[in-house]
Amino acid sequence: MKLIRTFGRSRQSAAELIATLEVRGGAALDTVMPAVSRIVSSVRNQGDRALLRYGREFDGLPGAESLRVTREEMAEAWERIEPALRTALSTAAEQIRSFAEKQMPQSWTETSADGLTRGQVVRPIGAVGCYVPSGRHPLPSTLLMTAIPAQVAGVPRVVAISPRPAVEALAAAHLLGISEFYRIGGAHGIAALAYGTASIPRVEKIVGPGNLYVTAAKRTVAFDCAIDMLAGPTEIVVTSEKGRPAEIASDLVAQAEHDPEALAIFITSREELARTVMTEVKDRARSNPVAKESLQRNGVVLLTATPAEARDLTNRIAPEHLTVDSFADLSWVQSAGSVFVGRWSAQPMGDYISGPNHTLPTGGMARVRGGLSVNDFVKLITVQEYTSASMRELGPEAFLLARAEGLVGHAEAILVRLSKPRKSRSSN
Ligand code: HSO
Ligand code: ZN
Repeated sequence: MKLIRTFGRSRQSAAELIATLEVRGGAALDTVMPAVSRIVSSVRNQGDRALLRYGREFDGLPGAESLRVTREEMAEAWERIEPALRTALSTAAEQIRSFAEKQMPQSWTETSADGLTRGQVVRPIGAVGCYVPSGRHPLPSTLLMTAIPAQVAGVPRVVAISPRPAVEALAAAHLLGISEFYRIGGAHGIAALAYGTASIPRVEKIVGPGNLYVTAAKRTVAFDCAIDMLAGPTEIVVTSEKGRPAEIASDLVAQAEHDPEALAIFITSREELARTVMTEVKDRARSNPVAKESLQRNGVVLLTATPAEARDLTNRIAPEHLTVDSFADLSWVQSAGSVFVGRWSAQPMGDYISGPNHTLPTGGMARVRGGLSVNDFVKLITVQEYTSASMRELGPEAFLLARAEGLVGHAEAILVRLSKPRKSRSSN
C-alpha cells in the first residue's frame, strides 16, 4: 500500500489520484470487446453448435450431454458436502431470504375523494439467469445471493450457469430447489442466456458478477436482454479514526484477495493509525499472493488533514464496501454499496451471512444504485381508473396541457369524455 497525504507537498498528486479514482469504471472492458463481440454473435447466429464448441474450448465441457446438470447430480452434491457446510449454507440462505422479503415492494392502490383510483401492481420478471463464477474460487455464496432474491420476487424460472461448477455450487442449487443449471460460462454462456439456443431457452434478465469477458458480454447483449449492472473487481474502503489496525488490515486483505485488480483503500486523518494499518496489511498479505499483488498495485492509504475531509473523499470514491466506526457515521454516507459498522462487523460476514446482498455496485456506480435486491427482479406496473367525476375534475387541465403541446388527438380523447353526449340522430 502506498501512503498519500492529501495536504502539504503531495496535495496535487493526491488530487490527481482521487480524480482517477472517481472515474474508474470499465476502461479495461475495451480490451476484450472485439473478441467478446465475435463470441456473442456466433452463439447468437449458430446457437448450440457455437455454444458447445466454446464450452469445449474454454470450459472443458466434454459434450452436449453434460451441458445440463441433472437434478440427481445436484442432490448428490448436497449429500457429498460436509454436514456442517450444509447447515451453514442453509443458515446463509435463510438470512438472505428474510432480508430479501423485507425489501419486497408492495402493490397498492388509493382512491381520491373525487373517485380517481391510482396504484401499482408488482409483477416478477418471467425468467432470469444467474451467473455463478467458478474461476479462481468457486463461489456458491453468489448463487445464494442472486437466486434467492429472484425467488422471493416470485420469478417463475430461475436458471443458473457456471463454467465448472464446484460441488458446493451444485449443493447450493439443490438447497434452493433450482432445476435448471448449465455447465457453461464466459461470454458464450451470457450469449446463450440472452439469445437462447436449442438447449438453453433465453431469459429476460442476466444477473451476477463475472470476469472481464462475462462483464463485456453483458454489456454487449444489454440491448436485447436486461442485465443487473456492470460490475468490476471488488473494492473496499475503510474510513476510520479509531479502529483497530489488525481488524482494519484484515478486512482490506480479505477483499483484496478476490482479484489482482481489487481496490483497497484506507482513509483516516490519524497518521499513527495510518502507519500501523500499513504495517499490519504488509504482514497479513505476505502469505496471500493475490491480495499481496492487488495491494501493491492498487492499495492506498489516504491521510487527510481532517476527519471531515476523510468523509468527503469516501463519498467521492463511492466504494462497493465501506467500513465506518459507528452507526452515527451513516449520517454522512451518501454513496456506498454496503456499509459495515464498527469493529465487530467483519466484511466477509456481509459476503456470506448477514443477509444483505454481496452483488454490489463497483467502479463508482454506488453513486446511483445499491446492491442487487428483489427490486431487480420485479416490475412496478402502474394503473389508473377515472370515474366521470374525477374526469371532470382533472380533465380540463389535462386538456390545456395537450393543447399547449399541440397534440390535438390527445386533447380530443379528453374532450370526447367531457362534452355532453350529442342527441344522436338514430335511435340507437
Ligand atoms: N466480496 C465479493 C463477494 C464474495 N466474497 C463472494 C466471497 N464470496 C463481492 O462483494
Ligand atoms: Zn468477498
